[in-house]
Amino acid sequence: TTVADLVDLFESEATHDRPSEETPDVGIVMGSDSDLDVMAGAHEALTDLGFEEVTDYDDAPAGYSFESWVVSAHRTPDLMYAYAETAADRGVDVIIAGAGGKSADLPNMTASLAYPIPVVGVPVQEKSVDSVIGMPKGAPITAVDAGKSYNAGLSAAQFLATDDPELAAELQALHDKQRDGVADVSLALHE
Ligand code: RP5
Repeated sequence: TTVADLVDLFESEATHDRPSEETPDVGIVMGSDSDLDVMAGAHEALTDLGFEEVTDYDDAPAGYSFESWVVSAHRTPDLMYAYAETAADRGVDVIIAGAGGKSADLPNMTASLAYPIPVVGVPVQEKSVDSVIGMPKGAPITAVDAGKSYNAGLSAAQFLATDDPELAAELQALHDKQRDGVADVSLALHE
């Protein structure tokens, strides 16, 4: 596969008129496959909320779903443009973008290119924080702390839940489970 093949895939997918339940609701992009371990938290959060991964646009799951791609701002800028600029037409409602290093430009560039789709940025390392969040006035990004991609998954779902009470209830249930987990741990100290 070449980058041009992937650009074609995103561009041709943007021309399909698929019903919204058959398109990925959340798009996850990361700058390198070396970011996969850190970005796994975003997959985990979305999976905890019942989202399924889209691996084939022609065979998307019926409920909430996400897709995941490696897109490098510096090694494949054309792919970054194609991904972000077609996101809305491909039915993506929120993007989670993670990158590491000091020039972690994928999240901030994706936020500019995909605007007004909200982008949740994940600095893969501490040194990436300023690059991810340092956006000028008029070019917003939402971001989580370094490495906290699980929170990025939750934030993405929060955007979707603003007009979906069922998803809001899933988020609340997960929150309650986490709260009860603290009580369990606390009690266990006394056993
Ligand atoms: C960034 O550079 C990527 O997001 C990654 O975190 C970092 C290093 O990438 P590799 O050299 O491991 O591919 O753009």
